[in-house]
Amino acid sequence: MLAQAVGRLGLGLGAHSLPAVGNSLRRFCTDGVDDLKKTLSELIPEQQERLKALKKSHGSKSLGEVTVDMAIGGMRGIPGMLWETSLLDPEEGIRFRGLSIPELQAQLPAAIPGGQPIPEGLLWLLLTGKVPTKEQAASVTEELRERSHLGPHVLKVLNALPDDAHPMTQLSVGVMALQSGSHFAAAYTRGTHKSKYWETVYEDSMDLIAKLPQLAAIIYRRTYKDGSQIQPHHTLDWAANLAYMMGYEDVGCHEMMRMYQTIHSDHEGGNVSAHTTHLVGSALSDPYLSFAAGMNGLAGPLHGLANQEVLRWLKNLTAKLGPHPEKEAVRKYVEETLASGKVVPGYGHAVLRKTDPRYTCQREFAQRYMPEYPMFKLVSDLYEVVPEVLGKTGKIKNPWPNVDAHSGVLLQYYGITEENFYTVLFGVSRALGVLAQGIWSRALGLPIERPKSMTMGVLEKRFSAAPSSQ
Ligand code: NMX
Ligand code: MLT
Repeated sequence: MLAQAVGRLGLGLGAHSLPAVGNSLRRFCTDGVDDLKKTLSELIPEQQERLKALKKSHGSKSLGEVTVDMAIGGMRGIPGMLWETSLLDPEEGIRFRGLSIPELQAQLPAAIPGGQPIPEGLLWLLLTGKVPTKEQAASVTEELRERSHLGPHVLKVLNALPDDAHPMTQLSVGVMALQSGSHFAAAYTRGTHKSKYWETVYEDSMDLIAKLPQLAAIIYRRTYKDGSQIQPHHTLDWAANLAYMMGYEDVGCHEMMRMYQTIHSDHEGGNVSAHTTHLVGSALSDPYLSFAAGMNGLAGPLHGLANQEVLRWLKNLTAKLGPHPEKEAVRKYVEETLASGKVVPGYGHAVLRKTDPRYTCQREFAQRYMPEYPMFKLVSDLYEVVPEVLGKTGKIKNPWPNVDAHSGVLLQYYGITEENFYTVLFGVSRALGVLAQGIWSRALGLPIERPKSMTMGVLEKRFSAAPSSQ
């Protein structure tokens, strides 16, 4: 049934790659459908003009005040960068090119009727700002399929790591091993004109997005299985193939992976992984270098690694209290976590002030596919207990769950039980957003990022009479 549905979507039908063109870069298209790069190239001049006009008319206007608290508090709330692919509202959550998650689910092409969007459609949307047709989404699937080959050196590099190297370390190293194939780095060395930077950044970004599922699957199988590789299935889309190459053939698992890869892709520009990718890319480091840097940020427990931490925390909870704990016992466990000076993983957010709509989306998926799963019930109980306990501290600005509070439970249900791998799945998805924006950053000619830092002495001198040493 899935293969038929994928067939209906047009995946793998009538697609071909054209011979190399002038700059020796391949073009991809499905008969009668303009490919993504061509569509993008037509949009770029008008967006360049738009930015020029914005600078000319409003460049000198103020975006507000920066307080000392903001400067020393992680630059929280300082509007300081352009990010076109998504925008976060503290109350409502994320919108991708203006579309909320339910709108994405309603409008983007799906692999099965009424099913989850395929991330290829989201990638088209992120890059062009337009909802793709089924054929356009299918052309992205085909383009990614053609770019997906991983050279044997990647596995050799991974095999040189210690056996207990964390999967996120392997991801970062694996991406760095791919960097030798950077079209952008080669073009820069050749002296390419800056107006053409985006073209090779596009090539690198699409190559990297295409190769990530295979890289992730290799990391998974060499770390947790027998190390044998499963080749991609020619009828499956990008996200379903990721699950398939990891060793999961269940249609429900494939749907979960499409949803998972869609909702984790982008969360505007200020989060650690996006900001890092943007910052490093602004030095004209190529997409491999900048994305690997972003992944090293995603590997932090306050950011993407929180999905691993949630599972560890839940497993400790059930080990201590049993699989069906009373709510009062759960409440005590949360209080103990706080009292021991640790964070409750999966709760809180630097920007959001309500339940993360990515949490809600995953909750709805669980209600549909696994309503009786004990771990889902536990996560639901936590939703009723944790915000109240966190709220009582009086200092936590957002006591509500974020994306990481729910994702691990879905993976556990389908048998992906190795929580140390979870952040890799987050990272594969994040590539869609940060690399799409990276292409636009070069197309718009955004400059090297260089905010101003200060010493405590400078601040003291400016705002008080206190003596300062520097
Ligand atoms: N558990 C315990 N303490 C918390 C939590 C939490 N879940 N959330 C915030 N706090 C504390 C925070 O550590 C800070 O304490 P202190 O003043 O002693 O340093 C205080 O509350 C105020 O923090 P906020 O301003 O509310 O939050 P901030 O913007 O600094 O941090 C997070 C945001 C997401 C880092 C924080 O909420 C957190 O550590 N959450 C748990 C980890 C997590 O789930 N991270 C994943 C975020 C999503 N993602 O995927 O990246
Ligand atoms: C993200 O998806 O990047 C996280 O929710 C963190 C953030 O937005 O700051």
